[in-house]
Amino acid sequence: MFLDRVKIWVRAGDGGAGAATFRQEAHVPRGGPDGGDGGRGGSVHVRVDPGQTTLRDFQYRHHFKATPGGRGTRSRRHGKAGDDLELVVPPGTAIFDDASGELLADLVAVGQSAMVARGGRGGLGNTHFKTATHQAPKHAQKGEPGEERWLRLELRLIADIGLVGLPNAGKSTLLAALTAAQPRIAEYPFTTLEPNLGVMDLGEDDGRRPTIADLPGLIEGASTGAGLGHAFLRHVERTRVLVHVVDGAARDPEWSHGVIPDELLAHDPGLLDKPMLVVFNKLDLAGAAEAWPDFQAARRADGLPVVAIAAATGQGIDQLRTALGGLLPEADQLDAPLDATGVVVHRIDAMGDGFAVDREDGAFRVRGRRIERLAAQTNFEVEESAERFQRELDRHGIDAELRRAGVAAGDTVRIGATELEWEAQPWEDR
Ligand SMILES: Nc1nc2c(ncn2[C@@H]2O[C@H](COP(=O)(O)OP(=O)(O)OP(=O)(O)O)[C@@H](O)[C@H]2O)c(=O)[nH]1
Ligand SMILES: [Mg+2]
Repeated sequence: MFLDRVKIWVRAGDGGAGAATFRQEAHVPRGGPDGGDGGRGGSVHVRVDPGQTTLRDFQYRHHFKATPGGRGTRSRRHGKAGDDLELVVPPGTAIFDDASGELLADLVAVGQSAMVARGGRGGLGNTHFKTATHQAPKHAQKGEPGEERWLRLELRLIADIGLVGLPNAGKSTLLAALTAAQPRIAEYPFTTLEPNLGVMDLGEDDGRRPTIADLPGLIEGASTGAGLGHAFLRHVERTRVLVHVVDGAARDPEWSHGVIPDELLAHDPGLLDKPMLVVFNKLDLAGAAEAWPDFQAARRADGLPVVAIAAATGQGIDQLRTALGGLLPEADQLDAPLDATGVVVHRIDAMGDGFAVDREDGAFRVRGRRIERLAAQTNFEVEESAERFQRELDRHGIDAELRRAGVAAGDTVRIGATELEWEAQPWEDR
């Protein structure tokens, strides 16, 4: 199956926890803090691999996780970093955040890659928290959680030439005549159910190796969902040149010719700005040979280039090759990606250091990237760590904001995945 849209879940590795250990030496009963830092969690990356043509790798597997960072240990030994995870996709894959619909990256060229989930930072060991007045901190940070999200991957094939036309016009036969590809060909419509790709040889003296995509046949109404072609119309968006294949032996080739431009226009008017070559096929059949003079005259009147061929016998294929060579850009441009928007990676960091307090079914919810991260990195079972966190709430004015919102002793306060019970502050008792 040709898979060009998938939803996957990615999760980066959590950072490892920092250690809260103390030096142990024979003659020193309790030495200074020596807890190492936790290792960074592995991140998830998506990279373009030219060997891929579909998103088939994601058909059955939808969950991908990078490994967590190791814990820090005594003697200032740092935890090992988690391994990154790399997913490979074909050129032309756009990556969206599924929840927000935001485009995270558009990977068009070989070698491009994007980070889609960042590994959590490792927690700091207690050595970092030693101060002149606090020589034996028991506080160490937990690792930062790795990012996780649902992604939608969408493939738009990148080919230099796109073959479009009604079902049974001979598109697949033409692909086979122009390239080494061996697509399925049959005397009934809708033979091609998924795009076929081939690489064209323009002759020894020509260094260009344009790619051709043979697409499933389009029918009237394709742009609004009729037939199969609809799902594939977007694959035409990233071709440089369109070849419109018309069955010359059809009952009314002139009518057939009119259908496709209407569908392309309805899908995306920009498609008609691409250079288009009309190919009148099946010239070996008597009906086609008869219809050709009128068809040719009509295209001349439209100002559209047209070539007559018989894809099945090879007649006219050389002229077609030459005509295509003339429509394609020079080699250096052909190698450059079409609309090389490159990687657009938008980091989602809506609030940064800011925060907001909301009511949430009887409890209080504090939102803010920085404070949520801090909460995730705090081990509330260690009193010293919990106190530190309380001081951070105070320092950033979150404490005051919660009180303005009406928080009282015993209330639940949620910060990220952390749930805290609000305790009366010493000064409240006064
Ligand atoms: N006589 C003759 N028959 C041809 C020629 N080109 C294609 N055909 C026949 O036309 C039929 C359809 O050819 P395909 O290449 O499968 O057509 P298609 O446009 O790919 O069709 P779909 O995939 O269904 O959209 C097959 O029976 C081919 O053998 C030609 O030049 N001459
Ligand atoms: Mg076909």
